Amino acid sequence: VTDTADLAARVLEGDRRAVARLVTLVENESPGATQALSHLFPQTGRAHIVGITGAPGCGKSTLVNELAKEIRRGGPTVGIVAVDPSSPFSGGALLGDRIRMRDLSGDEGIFIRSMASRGSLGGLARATGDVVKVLDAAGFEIILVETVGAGQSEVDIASSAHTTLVVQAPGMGDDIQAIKAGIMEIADIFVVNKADLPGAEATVNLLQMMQRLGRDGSRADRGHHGALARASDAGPAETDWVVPIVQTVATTGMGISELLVAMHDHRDHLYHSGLYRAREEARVAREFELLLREGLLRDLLRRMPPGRMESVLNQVAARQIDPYQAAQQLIEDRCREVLS
Ligand SMILES: Nc1nc2c(ncn2[C@@H]2O[C@H](COP(=O)(O)OP(=O)(O)OP(=O)(O)O)[C@@H](O)[C@H]2O)c(=O)[nH]1
Ligand SMILES: [Mg+2]
Repeated sequence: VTDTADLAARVLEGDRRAVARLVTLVENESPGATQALSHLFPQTGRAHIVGITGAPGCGKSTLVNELAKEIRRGGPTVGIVAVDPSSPFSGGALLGDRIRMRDLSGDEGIFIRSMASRGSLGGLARATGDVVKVLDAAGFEIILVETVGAGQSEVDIASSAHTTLVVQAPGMGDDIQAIKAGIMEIADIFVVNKADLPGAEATVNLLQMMQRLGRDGSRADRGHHGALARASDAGPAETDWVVPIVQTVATTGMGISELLVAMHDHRDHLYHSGLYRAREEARVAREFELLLREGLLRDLLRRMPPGRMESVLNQVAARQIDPYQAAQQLIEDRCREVLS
C-alpha cells in the first residue's frame, strides 16, 4: 500500500519512470492502480484534453506528431495516448506509429503511450481515461488522445475530451462516414488533412454544407449520455462556437500552427462560456456511472450462488424465461439478500 502511495507521489513530481510504471499497472488492471489513482485524483483536472479521431489512415498519428512538436516549440508539455481498437492490422499500425513518433523521443516534455487493445471497447475507454488522469496528474499540460473512428470509440473519446478534432481526408469516402458516425455532433474542430491531395476542397465544401444543414456545428448532446450525466443539463447551453474547418498537410506541417490556434481558441471559449465546467461535470458523472455499473455487476456476480447464472442462461436460451424478467429476478434476489 505504501508502495502505491510512493508511486503516486513520484508521479506527482513528474517522474517519468513512475508515470510509465503506473500506466502499465493501469493497463493491466492491477489492484494497485486504483489505489494510486485515488491518490492522484485531487491533482487532476488541469490538462487540456484533446481527442483526435477519424477514419483509419486519414493521418491522425502524423498530425499528432506535428502538433506535439508545434506545442513544444511554444513551451507546454505534451502527453500522447494512442488508442488502437482491436484490429488484426494493429501490429503494423503500432509499429508505424512508433517510427513516425520517433522524432519526438528524447524530449522530456513529451510522454507517448500506445494502448494495447485487449478486452472490450468499454474497458479500453476506461483504461484510456485512467491513463489520461495519470498524465494529467504528472503535469502534462496538453494531452492528445488518438482514436480510430471505429464504432463507439469516438463517442467515448468525445465525452472524455475537452476538445475533439475530427479528421477527414479527401477521397476516402469520409463524406459517408461523417454522416453515418454522427461525427458532426462530436466535432469541435474539423481537420481536413492531406490538403495536398485532390478532393480536399470538395471535402471542405461538403463539411460546410453539412454545417449549414445542421444549423450550427455545435454539439449540445455531447457527453450527456447516461442517467447521472443529466445532472449537468442545467449547465450553460451550448453556445456560439462555430466549428472551424482547418486544412492541414501533416506530412509537411502545413496548417499545424493554425490548428493549434484553433485548439487554444476552443479552450478559451470553453472557459469563458462556462462550458469547461459543464463538460468536466458531465465527464465525471459519466465516469462515475460506469464505475457504479461495473461495481454493482461485479458484486452481483460474486455473490450469486454457484450454478445460478448457468441455470438462468439455460432457461433464457430455451425460451423458458425472457431475459428481461431473468435479469430483474437476479437483481431482486440480490436486493432481498441485502435486506434480510
Ligand atoms: N499526402 C499526404 N499524406 C499524408 C498526410 N498525412 C499523413 N499522410 C500519410 O497517410 C498515411 C497514414 O498516416 P497515419 O498518420 O498513420 O494515419 P492514421 O490516421 O494515424 O492511421 P491509423 O492510426 O492506422 O488509423 C501515412 O502514409 C502518412 O504519411 C498528408 O497530409 N498528406
Ligand atoms: Mg495512427
